[in-house]
Amino acid sequence: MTDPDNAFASLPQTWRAWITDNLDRGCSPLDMANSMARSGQHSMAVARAAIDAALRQRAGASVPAPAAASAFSAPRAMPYIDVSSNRIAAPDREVEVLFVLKKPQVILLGNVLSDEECDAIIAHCGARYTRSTVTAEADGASVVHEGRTSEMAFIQRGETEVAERVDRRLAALAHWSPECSEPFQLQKYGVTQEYRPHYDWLDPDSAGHQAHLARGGQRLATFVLYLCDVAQGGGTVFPGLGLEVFPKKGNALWFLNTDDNHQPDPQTLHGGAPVVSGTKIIANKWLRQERYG
Ligand SMILES: O=C(O)CCC(=O)C(=O)O
Repeated sequence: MTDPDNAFASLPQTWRAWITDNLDRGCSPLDMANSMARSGQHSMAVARAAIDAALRQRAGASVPAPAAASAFSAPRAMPYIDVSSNRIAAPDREVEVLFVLKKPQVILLGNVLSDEECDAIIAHCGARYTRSTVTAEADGASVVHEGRTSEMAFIQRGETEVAERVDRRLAALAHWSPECSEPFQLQKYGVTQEYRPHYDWLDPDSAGHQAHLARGGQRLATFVLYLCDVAQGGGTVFPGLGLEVFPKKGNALWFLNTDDNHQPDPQTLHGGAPVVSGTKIIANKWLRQERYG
């Protein structure tokens, strides 16, 4: 077990310097602990204890560790879906809870959109699709990638009543302000098109993700809205969980991308399997820590 008072002093000099440097630069203790754990050299418990000890040392605190406040003690606010009943009364619609996976949290909801709403959103985007992109790790640019072969289109806030209505519904379901979310991003997949497994969270250790993190913080949760049925293929797959969810018009898939401390959850690896027959159209909605844009 880690001795909290010694946790910083007992680290190798390189790690002590790393912690000191990052605290000097005003980095978040949570992001730092996460990076230390992901280096594979420290457990999360050791990383947190060492950062807490360094913070106490800086404050010149003479109180022993158990009495001192920890930078990690309070879980942070998270969006959540209340699945205590099999049906959820959203303000303007009754939504069904179809399945719940507890950890990582993945929830499939039925009847989130009407057929008319799905059709109206698809019609609104008409022919405005362009080849999908991903965020480059190195510089954050939007780049075409062989792992994402679909086409995409965006619906900006305030652009159309139907999207605003659905946005308000999702915000109510998730107990999260609609302002703390990205605009709808539609993805259209023809036969063979796919999005290979990836994470939705932004990587605090990636230079290219910094500008995106600065605009609204981490992506805490994802809604994937299925806007049409697909004849064959096109499931949303979670390879590490052995889970595949098939598109059904009006359903919405929800998953949390982080833990309660807003740290990326590596169990959330997921992708869009190739469409075998038909066309798949989804709308993504990402919930951020803070006001977006
Ligand atoms: O196509 C899907 O089912 C998942 C899409 C996805 O993961 C994404 O666009 O980030």
